[in-house]
Amino acid sequence: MTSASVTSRPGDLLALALEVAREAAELVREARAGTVEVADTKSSDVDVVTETDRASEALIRERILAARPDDSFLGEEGGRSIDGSSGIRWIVDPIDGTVNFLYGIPHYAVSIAAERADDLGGGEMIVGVVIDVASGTEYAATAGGGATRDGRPIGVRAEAPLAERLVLTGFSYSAEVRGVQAAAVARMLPKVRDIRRLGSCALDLCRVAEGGADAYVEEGVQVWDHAAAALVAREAGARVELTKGATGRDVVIAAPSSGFAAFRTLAVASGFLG
Ligand code: 2AM
Ligand code: CA
Repeated sequence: MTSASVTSRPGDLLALALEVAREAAELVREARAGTVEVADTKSSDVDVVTETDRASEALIRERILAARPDDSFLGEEGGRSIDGSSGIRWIVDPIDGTVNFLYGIPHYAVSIAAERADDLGGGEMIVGVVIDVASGTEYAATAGGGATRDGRPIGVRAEAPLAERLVLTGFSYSAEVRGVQAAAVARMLPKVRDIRRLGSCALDLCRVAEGGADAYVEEGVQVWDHAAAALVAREAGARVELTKGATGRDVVIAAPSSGFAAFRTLAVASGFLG
């Protein structure tokens, strides 16, 4: 049972997510001012984790579960899910863009989403907060409540011809997958304005949300990378699809709703999708 004083209103969850994300972003910002070293590797030698990833996640988990002890929690560095009984699950990336963080490239984020369980065993994302740590920019959304940047509403770009679209993408930590992705990029590049590889799935989706890019496609991303930012993008007028990529891993495709179908067709023809 959830304690009587704990509600699951999206506005309350958003306020908590923002407060905790700000605290984590501050921790990450301060850590970057010192020395940053690799603490461990995960799926491959270039899939790294730093002590700051772990410290940021520990802070977020502690704060959220202290406020809402009956909730569930899934974090990138946590290894396993903590199962609660309230029907609310937090999905957290303590640093999205860890390689940028390691190298001091100022493009990484803290991402916190809240999902509400439905009767069918699935869930609906109801709150998303992404903070760009270096700039301090705050992206937020609630389901049906719109998306904001620093508290002001944001929206996607108008549909452009494919040849004039700026596309964001990213590459896997697996060398084998990167080969497939490189071939897909080579096929797409002559058909669009240009391609950018910025290094953070969450910030790429927020960029589509605020009209700072026309589309995003990337295979190999995980639920904590896109949970919060996909809600921000959807609430800003994007369509975001999660499907299987060319090597069988999850792929995210996002674009303003009006031009989504044309971009998806190009992504398939280029070899991004399975
Ligand atoms: P991370 O920084 O938290 O690891 C980079 O292309 C983007 O993809 C980042 O958002 C990165 O998240 C994410 N990503 C997650 N898993 C990945 C994987 N196995 N290979 C490559 N990128 C991954
Ligand atoms: Ca991540």
